[in-house]
Amino acid sequence: MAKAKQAQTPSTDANAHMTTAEATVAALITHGVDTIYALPGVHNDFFFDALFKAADHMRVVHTRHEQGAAYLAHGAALATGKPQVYSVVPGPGLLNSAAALLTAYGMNAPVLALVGQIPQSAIGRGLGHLHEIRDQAGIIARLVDFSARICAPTEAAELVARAMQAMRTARPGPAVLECAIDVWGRSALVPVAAPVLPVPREAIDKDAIRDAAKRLAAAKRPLIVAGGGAQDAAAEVTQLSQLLQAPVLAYRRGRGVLDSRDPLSVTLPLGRELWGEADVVLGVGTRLFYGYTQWGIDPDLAVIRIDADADEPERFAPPAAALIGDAKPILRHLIDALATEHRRPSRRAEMEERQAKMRQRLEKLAPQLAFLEAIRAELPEDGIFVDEVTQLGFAARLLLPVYKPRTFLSPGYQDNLGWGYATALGAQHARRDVPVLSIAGDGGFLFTSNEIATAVHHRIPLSIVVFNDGAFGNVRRTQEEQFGNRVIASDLTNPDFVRYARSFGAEAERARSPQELRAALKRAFKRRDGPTLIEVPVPQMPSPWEFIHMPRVRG
Ligand SMILES: Cc1ncc(C[n+]2csc(CCOP(=O)(O)OP(=O)(O)O)c2C)c(N)n1
Ligand SMILES: [Mg+2]
Repeated sequence: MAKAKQAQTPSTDANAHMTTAEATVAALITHGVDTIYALPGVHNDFFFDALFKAADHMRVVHTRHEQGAAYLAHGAALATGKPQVYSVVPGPGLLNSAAALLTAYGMNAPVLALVGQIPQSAIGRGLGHLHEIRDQAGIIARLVDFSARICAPTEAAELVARAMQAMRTARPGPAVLECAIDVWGRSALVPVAAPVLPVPREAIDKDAIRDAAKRLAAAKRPLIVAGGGAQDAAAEVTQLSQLLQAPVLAYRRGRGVLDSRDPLSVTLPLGRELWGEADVVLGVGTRLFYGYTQWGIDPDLAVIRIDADADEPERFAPPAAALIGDAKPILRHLIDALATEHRRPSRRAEMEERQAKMRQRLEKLAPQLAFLEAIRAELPEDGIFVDEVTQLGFAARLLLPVYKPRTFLSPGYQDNLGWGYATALGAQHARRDVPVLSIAGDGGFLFTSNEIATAVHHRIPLSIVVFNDGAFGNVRRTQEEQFGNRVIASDLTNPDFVRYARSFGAEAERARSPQELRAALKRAFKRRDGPTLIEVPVPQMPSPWEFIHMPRVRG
């Protein structure tokens, strides 16, 4: 547990009497936080009172369930790249938010949770206080890399600063600060100016850059793989791809780093073919999970890793070279080392032909494709698409053209059903300037559809398309195809989604074809003062899995 130094300064203009809650809110404001996604309760009453007093600088977006609060913060972090904050009560409040915290961890999203606690002196004694949970700090420490308890007003600003620093250091990710019910309201003389700690940056290893540049320059069939860690390095990845005429593979987290209109931009199935041919792979901010676990590796393939997390490159197998730090400056140095002498013949014709061939194979997913085309036709270039664990989502990862970074939000390796609506709501709240489109199946949507109430209350203009097949369709199709049609626990009884949404005060309509969906989306994106739901009844859709889980190509 981190301890801040006690303030020993006498009362001057630079100091003021503040409660722990007031000092925490002031520190958050110093760090540029202007919104707290939250669900209140007695443990955090002093904190909410401090938020009330800071209303000129801080908005509170209260949700209808703690998972909603956490997913909204997560979506806002993904859409902006900036730290976002949520607050919940201890015990059940924390656990209700835990799936979102887990997802933020898996996606390296800078989400700070402020979690209440039982009275300080009772922690660990098992007396049965309201919302008590055994070893809350221990549970939290398993979920995130940085956590601490604020135990006095004088600790608040420093712990906020340390949490903010930790969330942006090396591999970014979530952090948690706890505070006990009787500590939030305690006051003391504290410095008015809250500290902001610098984010330490890895020194760039020039020798390693030169070595990597040499390998890339000599590569005959280089392939770049972009992950979530490449989202802030789109210009550099694009330039390097041009220089090397190297295709850029992205699947979930790296979509939009290289514009899909570039014929060098590929998704999984063509990426796998290229992985099989490559002599050098450059992984940028990616775990290279599919390459290492499914497609195979052999001594003819040299892997170069760029990663903010120094432990990451070695996890599957030692790479030929590892460059540790932020992708953007590292790629800039690589480009500088390559640029002067490097020219390659264009691969445009070859890639266009291969893209067209792969596209023909992907026509197997024609029903999904038709809906994705309707979506792409209406969603502006900088509009944000929020993926779900549903048939349209799986197809979107392979087939939806994405033009810009941070415009395709996909849940990463957790692939947790139900994340979508609330995450999209946070993205739309943080980016009111662009339309955000959430998609979901009938199964996933009802996980957080209660947050339509939040969208209406806070006038968040999110659009959602619910593809309703009356089933946990993905599970059901597996049972039919691989388990002798023994269908169990995958059929669903649904509300009338249109009437359901309208009952909250949202706009809603039904679209029965891709053409009707397009027209409905046009109407939805024009509406900027509240949410819209579009229900699309669909039959069972063709399986995408042959394009996702594919056999080994080398090794
Ligand atoms: C948190 C979580 N629980 C369960 C699953 C397993 N799962 C994956 S897809 C799916 C069914 C999805 O149903 P729906 O949202 O209706 O989409 P559909 O496949 O019908 O398009 C389930 C239960 C999961 N991925 N995540
Ligand atoms: Mg379904």
